[in-house]
Amino acid sequence: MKKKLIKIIKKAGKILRKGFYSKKNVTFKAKKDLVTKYDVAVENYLKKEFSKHFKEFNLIAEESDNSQIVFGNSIIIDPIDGTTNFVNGVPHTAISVGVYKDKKPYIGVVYNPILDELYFAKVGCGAFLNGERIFVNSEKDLQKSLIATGFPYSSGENQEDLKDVVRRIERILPSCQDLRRLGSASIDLCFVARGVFEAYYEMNLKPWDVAAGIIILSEAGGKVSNLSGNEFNMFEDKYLVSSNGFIHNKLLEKLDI
Ligand code: LIP
Repeated sequence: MKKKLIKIIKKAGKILRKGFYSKKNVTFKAKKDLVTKYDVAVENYLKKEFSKHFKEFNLIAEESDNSQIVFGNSIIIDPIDGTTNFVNGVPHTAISVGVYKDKKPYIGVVYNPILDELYFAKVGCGAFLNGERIFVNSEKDLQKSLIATGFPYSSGENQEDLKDVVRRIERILPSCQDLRRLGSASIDLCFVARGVFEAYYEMNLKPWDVAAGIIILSEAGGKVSNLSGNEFNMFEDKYLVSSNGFIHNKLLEKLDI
């Protein structure tokens, strides 16, 4: 499956790349939630190829109606994670594909075609960036940690979510090296996996934002949980907290408001 999957995703990357350097017509799904014809084109291509080659899986995808699809043997697709970056020409944007067998993580692929960075992990076999093994870093001091986060689209109209983000930043920012908001959850998770960030947390993420990245991070030695420190459920949990493992508990303490 690995070879075929990567071949298809790399081909889809050409569509994303072409769009990145072209003029884009933007449609708004919500006040802050964008979509372009390239999101749809990448998704349609991936769905066509996956359904041809991986018949035993159903497909859950960001721009599709998933209401009739039961999560089980599933491929979870974000055709362009970091759409706002894509639209504005910020090169942190990726195709994210998470493969699950019987609801269990199996393979994760995150591909940034602008930087030509392909992250791959298969459960039990480690995580890789362009074929080279990657690992989380070993920083144990929260104060020396570079932490990524994100701001939910809901912050445009939901005061509670906005306040929640600000209150947690007030606690974390003085206690770490600095904060980053890179704008692509899948790449944020991969940046923890390769040791660039010590941690990454965000609220209101969707399964397609994280389905691949959590597999890659876990295989690189990292930890992913919800706010209580329990196993993260991508369909149910409001918050995702991820880290190199070493600073996880300290981060959870700070995030507890
Ligand atoms: C986005 C994320 C981003 C996050 C947004 C959104 P999209 O995905 O990757 O980091 O802050 O809430 O989920 O919409 O570009 O695929």
